[in-house]
Amino acid sequence: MARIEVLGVPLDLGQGRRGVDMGPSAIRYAGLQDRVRALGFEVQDLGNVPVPEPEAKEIQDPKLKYLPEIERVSEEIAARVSEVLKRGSMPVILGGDHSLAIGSLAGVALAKARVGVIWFDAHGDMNTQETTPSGNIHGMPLAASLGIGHPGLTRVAGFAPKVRPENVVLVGARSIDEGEARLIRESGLRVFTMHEIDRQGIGAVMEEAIRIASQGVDGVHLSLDLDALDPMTAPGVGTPVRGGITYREGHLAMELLAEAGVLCSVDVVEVNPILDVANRTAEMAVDLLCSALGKKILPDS
Ligand code: 5AB
Ligand code: MN
Ligand code: MN
Ligand code: MN
Repeated sequence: MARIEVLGVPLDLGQGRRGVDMGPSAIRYAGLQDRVRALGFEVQDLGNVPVPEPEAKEIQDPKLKYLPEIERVSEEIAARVSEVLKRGSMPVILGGDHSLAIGSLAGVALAKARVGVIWFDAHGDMNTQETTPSGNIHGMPLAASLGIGHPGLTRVAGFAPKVRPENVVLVGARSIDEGEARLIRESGLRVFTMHEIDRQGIGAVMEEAIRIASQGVDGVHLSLDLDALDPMTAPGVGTPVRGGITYREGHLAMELLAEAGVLCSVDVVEVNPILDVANRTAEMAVDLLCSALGKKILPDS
């Protein structure tokens, strides 16, 4: 796929800390367009999806904060993302908090018969309104995509589920709530925690992750939460957890994905420039995306 279309989602309603709505801007400022063009892609920026400001809205349900607003934004993202794929381009969705993945995966599932998912994250993102310790919907998008949780989240674009658990892989997990641990086990998705990464190495883990995600599918969606990386490398995130993926592990993972040639769409989420050191986390996001798109240390020609 030679054409990339970029869609910004300045969404911060899915979590409690302001600033993540500036993520799309920070990632663009880090040189996204020029860097991806330099790899030989045609790049079109579609601008941002309109997102309401939290100050202008009220929380109705403390277990599903800003549910109606997030539902509306998700429907809009889904429509935009499926259009991009139907035009034959690869959508790259810039966040914003991870609740946007409910919409982006819905869009991918609208355009493709069967999708695999590689979910890079320190967290499980498998909570529901019953298990959530925070009420923040950015802790629920993977569950929602698997059809678990509130119908407002699971039935975006009018159908559920968006993905089958046998094609879903979580990589980099090290902070999983009690309730979501149960849901992870029940759903049967494959989890490679930091323990497996430490033991087997990121190379072996990714080979297996790619095999699982790509079996019988029309494309693999990468949902890249920057908090999967160690906070030393990616400090600008709202929910940092120590003991994460290193700079090189992150790149090797992306390079192996590029080599596999299965990627159809990418989310880059949870970059919060207010919490960042200079613009390091957005720059890391762009670096990782370039590797996922085929950038090599030593190019072939
Ligand atoms: B992120 C927590 N599990 O549900 C919750 O950054 C954190 O999209 C969720 O991975 C983190 O509130 C969501 C405690
Ligand atoms: Mn905002
Ligand atoms: Mn996440
Ligand atoms: Mn996370």
